[in-house]
Amino acid sequence: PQKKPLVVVTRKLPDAIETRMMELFDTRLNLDDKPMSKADLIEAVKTADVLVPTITDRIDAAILSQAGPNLKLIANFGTGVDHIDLASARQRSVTVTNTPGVLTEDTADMTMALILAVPRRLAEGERLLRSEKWNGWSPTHMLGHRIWGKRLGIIGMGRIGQAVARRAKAFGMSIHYHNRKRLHPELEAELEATYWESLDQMLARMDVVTVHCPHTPATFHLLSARRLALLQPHAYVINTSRGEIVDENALTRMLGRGELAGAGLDVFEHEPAVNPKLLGLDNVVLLPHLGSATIEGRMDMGEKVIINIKTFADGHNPPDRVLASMF
Ligand code: 8YV
Repeated sequence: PQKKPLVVVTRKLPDAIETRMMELFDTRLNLDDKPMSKADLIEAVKTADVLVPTITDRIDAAILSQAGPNLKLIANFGTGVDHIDLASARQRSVTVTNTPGVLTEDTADMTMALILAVPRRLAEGERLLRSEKWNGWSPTHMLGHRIWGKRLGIIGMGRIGQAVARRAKAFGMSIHYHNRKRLHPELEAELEATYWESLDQMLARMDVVTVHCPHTPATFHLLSARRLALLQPHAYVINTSRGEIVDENALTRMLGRGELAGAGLDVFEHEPAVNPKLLGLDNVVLLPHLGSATIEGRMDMGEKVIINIKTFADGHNPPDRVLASMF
């Protein structure tokens, strides 16, 4: 029989996934549920055949330069791979896989929750109640804005962007999008989405803007101070993708000055650190990167990781290759 691959998992995964991995592979688990230290990560890439990292592991060029000859696959637990140095992986002929598709609907749900929560002042209202300072109903108390009939600008119209479009359409919003590529006309018609070739022009016309592109060198600070300034003062910014895509300092400054109406953020530029000035603002809803945090989603992600490793170990192309350096 074939030797089982040595698989190092950097974080605690759902029990059922860990059990399956132990059965299928020679699996080393991280029982601590804390991110691995740099030294442990280096030890892992030196010895493992397969590394299963998450967003909290920085697999940069320095780490990969220490990789042993056995390391052939990085099977990421998650869709975004911006924490992995893909160029170094390619150089060393290390295949990288991710877990696309299975967290699309959960992330779109969380995005929709924020699109509703921020204009309707949900978190602010809850804070008032908990502070026991609510004096009762009044016709003019804590008025928000309706989202029905408003314009939603989606930046990045991939799987998650499209899932957000479907939801927002059902809530009566008009759908606008900017993407590197225009959608197929049939899909565009189905989503009733208006394409904007110019991101700048779209930003100037939207009531709510939501970010759904991957973080790459090309999208770092895509919503820069200059672009944020194109938004109208009544506009809201939602981000469930990656903090680095929005200039967090500029956004915080503008929110504080009332140059934007509010923001719903599930991701931050320097996670887990959050700009302390954001914490002092009432017109923001802040979440600790919960976009895909469902039990079902984590199980599906684990299944995908297992299939990717198993296919690879059996000598075939794993289904979710981010780069196909080996083939
Ligand atoms: C994951 C995410 O929780 O998949 C992604 O890209 O941002 C999150 O949904 C995280 O990346 C797991 O590594």
